[in-house]
Amino acid sequence: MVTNLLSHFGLSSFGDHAVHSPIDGAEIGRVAHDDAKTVETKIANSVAAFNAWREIPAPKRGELVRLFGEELRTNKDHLGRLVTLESGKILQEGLGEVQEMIDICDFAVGLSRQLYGLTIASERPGHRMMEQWHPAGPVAIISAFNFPVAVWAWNAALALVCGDSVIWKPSEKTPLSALATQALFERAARKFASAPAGLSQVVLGLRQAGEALAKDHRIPVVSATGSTRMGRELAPVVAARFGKSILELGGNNGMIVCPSAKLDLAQRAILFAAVGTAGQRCTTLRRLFVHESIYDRLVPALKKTYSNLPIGNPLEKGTLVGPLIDKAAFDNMERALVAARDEGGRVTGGGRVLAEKFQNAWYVRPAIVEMPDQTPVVCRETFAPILYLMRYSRFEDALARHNAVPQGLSSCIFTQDMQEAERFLAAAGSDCGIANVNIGPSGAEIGGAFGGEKETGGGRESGSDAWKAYMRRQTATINYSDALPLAQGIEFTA
Ligand code: UN1
Repeated sequence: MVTNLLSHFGLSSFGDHAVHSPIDGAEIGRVAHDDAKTVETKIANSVAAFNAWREIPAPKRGELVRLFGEELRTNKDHLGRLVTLESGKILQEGLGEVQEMIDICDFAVGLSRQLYGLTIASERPGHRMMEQWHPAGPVAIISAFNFPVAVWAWNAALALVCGDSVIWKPSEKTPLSALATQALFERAARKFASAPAGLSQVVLGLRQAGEALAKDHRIPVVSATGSTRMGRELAPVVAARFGKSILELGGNNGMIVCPSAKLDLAQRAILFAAVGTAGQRCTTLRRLFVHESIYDRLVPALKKTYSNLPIGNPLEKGTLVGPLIDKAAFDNMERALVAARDEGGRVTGGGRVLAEKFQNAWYVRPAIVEMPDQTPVVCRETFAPILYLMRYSRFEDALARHNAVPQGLSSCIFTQDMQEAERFLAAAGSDCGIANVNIGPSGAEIGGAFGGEKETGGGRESGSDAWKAYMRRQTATINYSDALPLAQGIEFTA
């Protein structure tokens, strides 16, 4: 199947670096990493591509993104499968990820006719003031293994209609999905007469490749998705040269389940958000605050569902939980469970499963951990399916604990009580970039701005006006009078 998939995208397998599928640990391809010289060439190509691309009218640029969206539609099944093979998420989610790419392309095509500026009232007679948006330059996109293609697309589709070129450094764990996506982009570009060479490029490698992009002053915008640790190292490098970064880092997403909540809906939302993608989404549900009056109804039901979860090969129909990405992820999960026990937690589930069948892969039983309090382990993001449960009696306390973690990506409340819902969304409510009512924290639509506060990094990608981060703002004032009045009424005549 792998060989067929790779040849479908015209990819050959060569190079020194083996790529393994988390499904069974088998080698599924080989890639060549870039070195300092090839990275330099790619950056220079990106600058040249940008210089040409910025002159193409935005709605025409949108046409290229439309063609790319068509390629994604035609190849959704193949790319979705490759994503599953390389990242281990279940096929439904692999396909869903490609759908996100298609959706953001559609969004970007519409946007290509709506990069609106402003007309501003000037204080001087015979003057006109305006604000306009110009392409920023080459944009570096550093993406993570868990969304190996969609997060790139959120950035790239916008950057391309904004008139920027893009350089993509995917996770070293998922280079094949990136190369396949790049191949589809190149097919679209061939159908579009004015796409310069080097408009979209892929740089493969380990952390040095990302660092080279972060350091380079020719790249005004660096968009990076990954751990808080990675962001903490990358952001100062970009800032030191006054580049802009768009950061989408760790999440530690919570849900408050109130007494009036529709428990069947809450339960379904919890399940998808906590065990979907084997707990490896930045939006995964990690903290659950349950009102004491419903705790003994909700929690046993949840444990029952957890005990029957279909864990297994993510390509097989019916599987809901695939493998963790690698052994390091498994070790992290084990370590967190040990810490949780030490801190007073009661663990249900957890531990490796299917070890006989998949000796070189890391399948786990998702864990529920009943915690006495929000202890240090609960405040950390462990990229694995661990759901920490906490009881609450007063809404204020639940909200305060909800906000008392360093991360601020996504959040939600299940309630039928309007006051609780509105308080959760109000200024003193959830402090996250995403706040939902009667919807889980994950699986956001592309139409909204995606990202979060605090250690999540503050960046916004995807919908709403996130496009502005990929352009430079210019305030322009035009004098069409015969005089030269100064602003602030200043007289300055010699
Ligand atoms: C991520 O895990 O980095 O909201 C992105 C979601 C998806 C994107 C997740 N649309 O869960």
